[in-house]
Amino acid sequence: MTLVINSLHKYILLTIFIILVLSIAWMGCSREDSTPVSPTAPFEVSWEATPPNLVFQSAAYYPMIVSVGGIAPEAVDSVKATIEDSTSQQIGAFHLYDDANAYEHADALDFCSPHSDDLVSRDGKFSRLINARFAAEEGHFIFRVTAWFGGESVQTTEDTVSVALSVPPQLSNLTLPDTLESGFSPLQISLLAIDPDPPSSDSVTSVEMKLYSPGGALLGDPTQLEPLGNGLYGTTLTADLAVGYSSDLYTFAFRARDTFDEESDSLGRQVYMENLAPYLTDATLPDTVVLPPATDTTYFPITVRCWDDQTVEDISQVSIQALKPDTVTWGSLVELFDDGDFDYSGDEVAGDSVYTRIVAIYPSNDLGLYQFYFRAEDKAGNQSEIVDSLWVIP
Ligand SMILES: [Ca+2]
Ligand SMILES: [Ca+2]
Ligand SMILES: [Ca+2]
Ligand SMILES: [Ca+2]
Repeated sequence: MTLVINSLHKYILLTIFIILVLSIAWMGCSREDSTPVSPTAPFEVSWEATPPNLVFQSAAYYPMIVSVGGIAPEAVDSVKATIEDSTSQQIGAFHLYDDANAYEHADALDFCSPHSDDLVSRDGKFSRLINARFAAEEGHFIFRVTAWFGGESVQTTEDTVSVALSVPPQLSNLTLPDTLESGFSPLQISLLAIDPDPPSSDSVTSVEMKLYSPGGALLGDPTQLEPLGNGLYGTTLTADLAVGYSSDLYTFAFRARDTFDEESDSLGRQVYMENLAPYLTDATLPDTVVLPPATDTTYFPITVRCWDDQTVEDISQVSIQALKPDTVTWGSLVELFDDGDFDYSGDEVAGDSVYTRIVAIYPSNDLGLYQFYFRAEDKAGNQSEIVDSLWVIP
């Protein structure tokens, strides 16, 4: 009986102990869990993309994007934009969404897109597309965006958008030669971009240059021209512009935009752009090599200098191929490198335009005169070749 009571006693004590341990552990956990959901960074909303000035009555859509910080994106209650006219009268309101463009929205459809145009959901970036149809007349309008979380709200700075009729910028006075020779020296080109609207209400915001192939395909990324003052915009062309492009007529096309995102007519010019083959000089290889005895091999480096008008960026391959003494049989094509990888290619200095490869003469090689054809090819497919020779003697 005593034994039973003792066991029961122990059991009760053990149970109490386990409960105590568990509750302490739970208190520990709950202390962490009950940490308030207050933001670590300040709760704030800021502009990522403001609308440009809008052409009166135009239905063209432009993105408005804000970024809400300091709070988990899914915890944001709503993000709402308001539009006021110059008398501070609110004339429109609509929501921005962080929904990856997934849903149709029905608010403010007279001037807002049904879809948000948002890229990634729950990344804290809220978007909507708007057009100029909110404005019953021309004028300046104030945009603000407010984000709500719980009882709190925060607001962006004001953004002023002009709604007016705008004339596109006009381009003239292009200085660009008809021919760009292979390896031309750096050349500044320029043109005049003027917005006919009053300078107080509109101006040129960007001028870009696009390059088109003879077949009309856009080549590379557009180049933004720099403002040079007095309405002039320019950029410096360098010889590497022609990397990978064969000699032909290319079209350079220029366009300017204004604060209303109105685009000028394109000002274009056809230019003959030349791209010559790489240059090969200074081939080095021994005049004579003694045929090695059986089981031995003779190694030696072969080098050649190679460069290209369009910079080394245009060089696609430098190689050698040997024509054997029978003048019929070709050895395999061997690529030379300017990589400084001495252990692999034998090249001592990377990027010094000296291309190198270690080659071998075996006891089985024929005696006689070997002709080495050095070849280089650029990315436009232009090829060059020089020949040097060596005797394999007994
Ligand atoms: Ca988003
Ligand atoms: Ca304009
Ligand atoms: Ca070239
Ligand atoms: Ca080298």
